[in-house]
Amino acid sequence: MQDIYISGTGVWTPPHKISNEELVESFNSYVELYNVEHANEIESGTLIALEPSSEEFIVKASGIKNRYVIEKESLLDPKFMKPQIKARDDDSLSLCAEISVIAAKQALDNAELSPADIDAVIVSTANLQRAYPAIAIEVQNELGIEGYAYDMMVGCSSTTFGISNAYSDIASGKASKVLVINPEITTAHNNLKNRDSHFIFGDVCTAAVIEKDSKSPNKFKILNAKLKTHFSNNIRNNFGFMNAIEDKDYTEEELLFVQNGRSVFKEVMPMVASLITDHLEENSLLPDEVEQYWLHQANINMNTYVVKKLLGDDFPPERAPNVLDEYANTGSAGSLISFHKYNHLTKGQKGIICSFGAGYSICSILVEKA
Ligand code: CO8
Repeated sequence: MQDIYISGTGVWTPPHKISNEELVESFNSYVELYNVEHANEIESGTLIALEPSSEEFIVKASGIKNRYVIEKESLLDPKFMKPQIKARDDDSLSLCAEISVIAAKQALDNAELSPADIDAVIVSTANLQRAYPAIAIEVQNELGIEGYAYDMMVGCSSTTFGISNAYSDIASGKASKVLVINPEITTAHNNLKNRDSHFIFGDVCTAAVIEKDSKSPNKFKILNAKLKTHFSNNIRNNFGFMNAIEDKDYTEEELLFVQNGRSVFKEVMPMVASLITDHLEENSLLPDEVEQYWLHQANINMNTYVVKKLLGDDFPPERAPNVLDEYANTGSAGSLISFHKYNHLTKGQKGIICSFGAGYSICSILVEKA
């Protein structure tokens, strides 16, 4: 079996940053406007008044302090509450392809490769901008890459499942060097009027080069991966091309992200802890023999729960680095941002990149610094 590596990674960070303070101020202004506008119904008991959000709750419940976004002004406007971008004509590069190209170029530089070296592109994300033509083929065209390209979606595990697909494509001989790219424009499908989840998401794009015969000084050998899925409606997005033919008039909010966060927490955490434990056992490794855990970034309490189970109560934070305070939940990209930014492995040391969430879907990838 030939060695296959993650040989370079890249992260495109959007230009606009929003603090909890700014987001909560905007949300609370929206709540005030709504309650004034519906004062009569609230007074007569036919409508429940909306409650304000709080910075203290957000930090305590999630660990999130900031997020980066593609557009800030409309998103924070209490009369609008969603990002707004200029529509592009079909001959212009789509936004998802544009940010994918930037992240991909960073990953290629990091791997000391050029687009001409690549023979496949996978764009893997929790939400795609359109059904077809594939964003991956648009990126392939923009970068002048020969070979093939395809899109895929696996909710929160899109990034890790994409890397796993790239690994399989190389192992089976279909490709030798694959770009995996994850444009996550999460603010376009989050409901910013929903108190329970208005603070959760941020935008980003990550990319990784997966290749055999790598000469990159930044390479990590992929030892193997363990994947699991289990159907659940607790994280759901009903947007799709069938909406138009269903005998129902959806509100805008009904076609955005919804979750039962408490149930997700309770159900997914034991699944993640046991999947990683099984993965380590299959590799004859003790949890402490893995130097770093780059986990999915949805909630700091989730990550603390998993790492405490593995490393005990007093684990050094740098062994499971969080980027939630800066980036918030970036769909499937969080574990790769953490891997890219906070990686201190030395030659021979091992690490786990692990995603979990919508689907449910979980993927643990075991790597070793080469
Ligand atoms: N401000 C103040 N108080 C609040 C707020 C708020 N904004 N929101 C809720 N509260 C109140 C509630 O009303 C409740 O009050 P009471 O106790 O009086 O009833 C109290 O705070 C506690 O509420 P919760 O029980 O909801 O709070 P939790 O402590 O459970 O925290 C979380 C809520 C943060 C949502 C937590 O449950 C969580 O993070 N769960 C896991 C969620 C998760 O992992 N989801 C997966 C996300 S999906 C993903 O990662 C990628 C999906 C694909 C991308 C989609 C892109 C859009």
